[in-house]
Amino acid sequence: MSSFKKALITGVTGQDGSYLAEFLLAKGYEVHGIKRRASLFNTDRVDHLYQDPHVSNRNFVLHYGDLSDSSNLTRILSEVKPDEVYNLAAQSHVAVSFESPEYTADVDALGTLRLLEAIRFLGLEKKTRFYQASTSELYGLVQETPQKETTPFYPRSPYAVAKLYAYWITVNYRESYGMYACNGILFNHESPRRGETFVTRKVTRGLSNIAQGLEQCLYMGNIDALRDWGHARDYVEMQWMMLQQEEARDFVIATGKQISVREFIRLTAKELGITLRFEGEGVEEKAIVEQVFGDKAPAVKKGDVVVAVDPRYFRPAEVETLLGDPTQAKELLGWEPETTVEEMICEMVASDLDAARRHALLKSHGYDVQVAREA
Ligand code: NDP
Ligand code: GDR
Repeated sequence: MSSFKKALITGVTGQDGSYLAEFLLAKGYEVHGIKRRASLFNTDRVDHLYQDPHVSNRNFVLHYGDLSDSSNLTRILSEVKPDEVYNLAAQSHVAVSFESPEYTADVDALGTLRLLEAIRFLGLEKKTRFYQASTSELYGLVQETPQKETTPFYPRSPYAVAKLYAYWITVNYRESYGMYACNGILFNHESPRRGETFVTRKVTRGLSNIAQGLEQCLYMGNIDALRDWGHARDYVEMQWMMLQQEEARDFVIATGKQISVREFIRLTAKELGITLRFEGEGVEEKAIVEQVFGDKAPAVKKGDVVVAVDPRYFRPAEVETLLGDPTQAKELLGWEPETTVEEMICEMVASDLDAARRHALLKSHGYDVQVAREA
């Protein structure tokens, strides 16, 4: 084992966890991550960082664990004694939180408490710095635009309500026990590693599959929703920066720009060489192909309906608009988002189109390829 700083990442197998692990390893950290037991391998996003447990001097170590299990968390913390804990693990899907509200509360709210309490119980509160993955979903029904650190919260889902508890318990442990504990209030951030059921990845993957003839139509929920989308790779650096300050404080991380889901669809189609016309209103709205250029979408022709609205993807309560004001992060952390939404779409499409082309090739050789899944 190295003598550098030690970090423990919960949710290391997720989008952010994988980028953060890469980032910390490049900085010379010894990185420990918590992964859940699953019936299939679930470490795809960190497999490139894997180190054989039979060799010594490993600086990337995975531990089985779960945020619902305090004794497990206490044991891992007592073994690792990390300098920094990044609590990224969560049931992170807003729509799913309406289906599983109690589980979401247990993991996202109480899970945070379990970690903080374990740090305190082990007497690590003066050694271990704590990062909590807070979210722009706290603003929900927005009370002020753009949203900054002082904007009042109004959560609109079981997920956001659970994250509100996690936000305040983090503040409370900082104020009560002098812990270095802080919240990163991160606005939506995406990448080619984004889960397939979040809207951006659903769009880049779905339209790439359509371009290659693997699917016909993409069914979407509320495409009027407005979001401030950044790149996950840029955002994990700020998670680390927040733990390197003299004093712990909470930060908004955002780009300060927003677009609608509809615009995200239009930009993705353009990247695939397809121009779209949106017709109809509400649940009748559809996106129709106007023109195809280049060679990325051989299976698409003028007049095809490639996007339609399906109310099954509407949420019981929606967050219509989010736009962050990252001024504090700019001033105190030197934050400048590096990647524009267009550059991010380009990267996501390149990755999803590559996969779609491989699937289409297999299909054309008679292999049974199933790409469409409930998203
Ligand atoms: P992901 O959904 O990609 O990753 C979530 C991670 O948490 C996965 O590693 C998952 O494991 C793990 N996990 C889920 N439940 C448990 C549990 N009970 N015990 C232990 N681990 C668990 O999320 P992101 O990487 O996108 O987000 C990271 C964090 O940041 C989350 O807390 C999210 O709520 C928050 N956030 C995300 C934003 C975004 O736009 N991405 C914006 C603001 C906040 P497995 O791989 O096994 O499913
Ligand atoms: P969000 O992300 O709820 O903002 O939470 P998501 O990508 O799921 O939705 C963004 C917006 O798009 C609308 N939408 C759809 N969403 C999905 N998933 N599928 C669809 O078909 C669809 N059609 C329209 C949604 O209604 C919503 O308005 C993400 C998560 O990463 C959280 O963990 C994180 O805290 C917040 O971002 C900031």
